Amino acid sequence: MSDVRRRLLEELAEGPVSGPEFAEAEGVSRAAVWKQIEGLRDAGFAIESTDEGYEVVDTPAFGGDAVAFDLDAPYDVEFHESIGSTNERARELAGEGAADVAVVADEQTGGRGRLDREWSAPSGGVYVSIVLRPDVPPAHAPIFTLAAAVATTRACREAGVHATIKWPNDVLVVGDGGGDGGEEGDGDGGEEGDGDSGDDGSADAESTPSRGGHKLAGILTEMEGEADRVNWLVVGIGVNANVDAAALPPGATSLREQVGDVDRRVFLQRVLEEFHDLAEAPETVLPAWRDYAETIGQQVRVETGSGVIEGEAVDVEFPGALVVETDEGRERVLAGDCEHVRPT
Ligand code: BT5
Repeated sequence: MSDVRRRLLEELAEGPVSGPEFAEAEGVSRAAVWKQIEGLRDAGFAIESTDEGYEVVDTPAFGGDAVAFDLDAPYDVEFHESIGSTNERARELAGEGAADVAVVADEQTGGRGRLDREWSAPSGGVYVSIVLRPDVPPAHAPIFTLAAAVATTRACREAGVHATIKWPNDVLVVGDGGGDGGEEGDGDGGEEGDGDSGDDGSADAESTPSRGGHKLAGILTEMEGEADRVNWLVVGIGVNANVDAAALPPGATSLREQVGDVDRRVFLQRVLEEFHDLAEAPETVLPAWRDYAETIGQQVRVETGSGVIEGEAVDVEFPGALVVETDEGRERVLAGDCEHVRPT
C-alpha cells in the first residue's frame, strides 16, 4: 500500500477529508487524490462527496484497505484473496527487510501447522502472519506465541465465543463454549522453530476429535535469529471464522458454528490491536494467558524431545514454559506436545 493511500485511509477514519487540502498537505495533485478515492471505491468503500469533503459511509466486508481502515495498530496490510501460506509470504517479506507488516488472506491453499503439519484454510477464515523485528534474544520468542493466543482469545470472546487456551498455542472451545473444563485430546504443543531456532523434536500427532475441546484457532511462530538477537519473527494466526465445521478436520470448530458469521474486518483488527499492545508490553502477556488458560490445573502429559512429563500443570513462566508438578518435583517444559488427561 502506498504511503499516500495509508495516510488517506487514516484521515478518512477520522472524518471527512477535503480533497484539495489533502492534496496540498501530501504534495500530490488533486487528480492523484481522486484516483486514490476511486481506488477505494473499487475496493468496496462507499465514499460520499459532502461539503466537508470525502466521507466514508460504508466499508467493504474484508480486504487489505478494509482492515487498514481505522486500524489502531501500526501494521501495513498486504491482502491476498488466495495464497499458498501467509507465513511463507511473510518470511519472504521478512527476508527482504520488512517489519510491521500483516499478510492477510481469505484462503490458503498450502496452510502450515507446526512440525510440517497441514492447516486447513478454506475461504472465509482469518489467516494472518505478522512480521516483527523485536529487539529480544531468540529465547524470548515463545512469549509472542502466547501473546498471539491471548489476542485471538480476546477477539473470540468479544465475538461471543468463550474461547480458552491450551498450552502453548491452541485456542479452543470447551464443552458448549462455557469453558467448563474437561479434557482435550488433540496432541500438540511446543514452540515452533524453522531450523534457525531449532526443532523441539516432539512426535507428530494428528488432531483427533477431542473429547472436551474443539480447536478454533492455531498459531505458528517462526523466526530467524543470531545467538543473542532475533532478526525477524513471523507470527502466523489461523482462525476458523466464517467457515463450515464440515470443511475442517475432525475436532475443529469455527466461529460460524459457535455464534454465526462475524465481521472479519473488525475481528482481525481486534486481533492485530490486542497483539500489538501485548507485544509492546510483554509483562502483560502471562497474567492474561493464565486467565484464559485451559491447561492450568489439569493433569497433563507432555511429550518433549527428551521424554514424557506427566503431572499437574500448575503455572506458566516467562517466556512461556509450562510448570508441571510431577512425582519427582516441579519441571519446567519449554516445548512439547501437551495432552490434557483425565485426573486420576
Ligand atoms: C497449528 O499447528 O495449530 C498452527 C496453525 C497456524 C495456521 C496459520 S494460518 C496463517 C499462517 N499461515 C500458515 O501457513 N500457517 C499460519 P499445529 O498445532 O501443528 O496443529 C495442526 C493440526 O491441527 C493438524 O495436524 C490438524 O490435525 C489440525 N488442523 C488442521 N487445520 C485445522 C483447522 N483449520 N482447525 C482446527 N484444526 C486444524
